[in-house]
Amino acid sequence: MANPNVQPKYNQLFINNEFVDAVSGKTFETLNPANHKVIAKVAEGDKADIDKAVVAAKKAFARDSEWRTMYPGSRGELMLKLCALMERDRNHLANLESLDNGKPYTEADLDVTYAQATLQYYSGWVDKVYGETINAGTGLNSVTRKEPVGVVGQIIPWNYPILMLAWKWGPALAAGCTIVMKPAEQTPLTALHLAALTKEAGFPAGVINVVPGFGPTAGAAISEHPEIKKVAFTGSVPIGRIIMEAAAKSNLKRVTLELGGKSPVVVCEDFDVDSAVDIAHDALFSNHGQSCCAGSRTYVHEKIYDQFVAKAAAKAKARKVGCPFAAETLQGPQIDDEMFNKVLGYIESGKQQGAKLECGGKRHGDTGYFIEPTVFSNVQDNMKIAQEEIFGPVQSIFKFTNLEEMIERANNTNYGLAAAIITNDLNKAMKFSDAVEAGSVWVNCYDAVIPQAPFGGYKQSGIGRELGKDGVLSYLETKTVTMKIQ
Ligand code: TXE
Repeated sequence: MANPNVQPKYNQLFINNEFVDAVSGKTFETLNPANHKVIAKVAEGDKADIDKAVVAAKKAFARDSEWRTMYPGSRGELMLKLCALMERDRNHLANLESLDNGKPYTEADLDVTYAQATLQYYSGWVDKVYGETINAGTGLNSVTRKEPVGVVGQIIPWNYPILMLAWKWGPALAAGCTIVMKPAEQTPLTALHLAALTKEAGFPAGVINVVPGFGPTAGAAISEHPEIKKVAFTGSVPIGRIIMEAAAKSNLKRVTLELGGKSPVVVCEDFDVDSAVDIAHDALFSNHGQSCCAGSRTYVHEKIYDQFVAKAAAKAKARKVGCPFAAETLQGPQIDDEMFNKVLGYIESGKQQGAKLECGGKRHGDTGYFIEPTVFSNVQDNMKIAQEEIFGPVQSIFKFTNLEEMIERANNTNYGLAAAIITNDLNKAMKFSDAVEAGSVWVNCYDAVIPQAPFGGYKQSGIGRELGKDGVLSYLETKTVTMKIQ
């Protein structure tokens, strides 16, 4: 049940299975984006605390440690126990997520479900990663072994705090790694609650450490740390570059990056227009547009363009914006003042560069970071709103004439996270799926992300894949052992 008066139980760093203050004694405030009020003061970790967390994680990863010598199935059981505790605390977790992030309670509740599904999926991988046997026919017999990379650093954003945590913890735990995680400074609360649940589930001390703090301090300490063997990051392209550079300059730690996007949704003339409007609407507006794979370029065939635009604007106008805890709310506030101003700035640039404002276009109310669902038509490929990631509730609708031209335009971006085509024509769907440069392609649906299938970006949308088998492989090293037959 939705409860706006939920109170966080934990506000300290979680290191070696204990809640502790930061070495510096510093704290920072986490705010409710719906009303700017302080929810809690949270211990602010920086380099000294990351160092402490790495010591704990290294000890937990020692060759003879409880974690390393544990029967693999028991690791899976711990993960399932964590899922069960999440179920027990579902209501608290969903309310806390909604309060700290601003997303509707119902969506936060769904995020708990998806996070559980991810952990449950990876609990099955613990004993299913095998090496190979290679016989070169020279009297040499080689076998490969898959081994955990070691202590891993994980830096996550604020748009899906619980879910991004599960995407990172699931494969790392399945692989047998130990973890130092930094949640986003805007949304540290649910990660701390989940940390407490790992202790209750029985994870050995040091396997999971959670250190809230800021990017340039705590985050940088992770990417620069000489004892961290891999860093997994979700966030912006500029910070992705900084992390990769730090990894290269420190110890060449392995890097996986899940960055931004400017994903095209191509609506063909053969599809039911109302259904297409619904798919494209959800593709962009879900999570207030704050999604790395948001369908932020809606391309509509010229034959149905006017009809589509009118229906898309009507749907956006009807989208209920307001208190995240109200049952009818579909859209809460943007995460903070920085993102709020950034999105309003993009809306202004759309107006100035000649896109046609169909609805929305300004702040909603006068408290909290709420923005009206906004639709622009007549958007041209060279406009700023067509090229840059807005990360807000702003749908840009373009016109296209034929699929060949459309594919060129879809690919004309530095990003390549996702793409969708909406059509009843199998040939068009296959042609587009073949040619589009994106890590995920959806046909007649959007955001259909499942734990079993890999997710990640082409081009500057990222490096490596999360979820599925690829996700767990990215936390493993391959060792070749070669034996000579005497
Ligand atoms: O991201 P940052 P921000 C995109 C989106 C958004 C933009 C900025 O376009 O408008 O990024 O958002 C940590 N070393 N996405 O500012 O800064 C930071 O503390 C190490 C896409 O929130 O990249 C947080 O934990 N870490 C996206 C995380 O990086 C650093 C999700 C993300 O913050 C760091 C969010 C540093 N020097 C934003 N600086 C997606 N792919 O889903 C910051 N961090």
